[in-house]
Amino acid sequence: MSVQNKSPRILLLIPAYNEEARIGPVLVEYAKYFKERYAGEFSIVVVLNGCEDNTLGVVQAAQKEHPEIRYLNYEEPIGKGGALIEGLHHFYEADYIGYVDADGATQPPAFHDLIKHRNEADCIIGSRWLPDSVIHQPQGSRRRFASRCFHALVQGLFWMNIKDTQCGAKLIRRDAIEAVLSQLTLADMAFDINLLYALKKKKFTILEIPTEWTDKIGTKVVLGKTSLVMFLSVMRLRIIYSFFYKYFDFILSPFSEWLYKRLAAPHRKFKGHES
Ligand SMILES: Nc1nc2c(ncn2[C@@H]2O[C@H](COP(=O)(O)OP(=O)(O)O)[C@@H](O)[C@H]2O)c(=O)[nH]1
Ligand SMILES: [Mg+2]
Repeated sequence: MSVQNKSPRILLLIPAYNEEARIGPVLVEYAKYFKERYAGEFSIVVVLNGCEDNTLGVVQAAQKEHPEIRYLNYEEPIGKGGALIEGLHHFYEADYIGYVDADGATQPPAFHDLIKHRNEADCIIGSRWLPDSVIHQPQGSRRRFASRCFHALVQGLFWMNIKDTQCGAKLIRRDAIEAVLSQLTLADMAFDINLLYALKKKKFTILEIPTEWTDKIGTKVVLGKTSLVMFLSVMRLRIIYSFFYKYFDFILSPFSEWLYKRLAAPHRKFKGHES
C-alpha cells in the first residue's frame, strides 16, 4: 500500500464537563464502531475540566475495555473551547483531528462521514442546516431562536458564509491546526468561530456537509449566560482581528480578563496572529 493510500490516523477529541450520565455509552460506541470498520489508527482523547461528578471514573472504566481511549484532566474550569485548545496541543501522531460532544448528538456514522470527505477540504464540518441534514430530535424553540440570532451576528461580523458554525462535529487536517493553533483563544462555546475564522484567514478550505444529529437532554448550556459570553467572545474576536487591535491591546486584554472573571467565564490570553 502506498503512503498516499494509507488510511489516515485520526484523533477524536471529546470535551467533557460533568458528563457522568452521558459519556459512558458514547465512548464505548465510538471505540467499537471504529475498531470494527476503520482500518487506520483511531484514538479518542477526552478532555475533562473542573468536573464535580464521576466523569473521570466513567472515562477510566471505558478505557479499561478500550485502551484507545485516553484522557486529559484539568482541575481548572478552562471551558469547552479551552479543553479543545488543550487537546489540540496534543496531536499525538494524528493526521486529522476531530471533535464531537460527549452526549452522543453526533453518532459514530455521522463522524465517519466527515472522515469520508476528508480529501475535499482542509476542514470538514457537520451541518444541521443543509437540505439533506437529518435531525431526529430538534433543539427547543428558544434555543433555536438564540442560535439563529447568533448565526446572524457571526455572519455580519465575519462573512464566512457557513450555515452551521456550532455543530459539535468537525474534522481538521493536522497541518491546518498547526498553522492556526497560536490564534485559538476563545475558551467558551464560541470556540468554533475562532477556529473557523482563523482557518479562513489562512486560506484553508472548509466544507460543510449535511449531518445526522439528535438533541440530547442534559445540555450544559445555560441559555442567558452562555449567550452573553458567546456574544462577548465574538465581539472580542472581531476586535482581535481588527487593524487597531495592536494599539489598544494593552487596555483591551486586562479589561476582557476582568469582565470574564466577573462573569465566571473561561478566559485565555490572545497569543498573537503569527504561528
Ligand atoms: N471540558 C469542558 N467541556 C465542556 C464545558 N462545557 C461544555 N462542555 C462540553 O461541550 C460539549 C457540548 O456541550 P452540550 O451540553 O452537549 O451542548 P449542546 O449540545 O450545545 O446543548 C459537551 O461535550 C460538554 O461536556 C466545559 O466547561 N469544559
Ligand atoms: Mg451536545
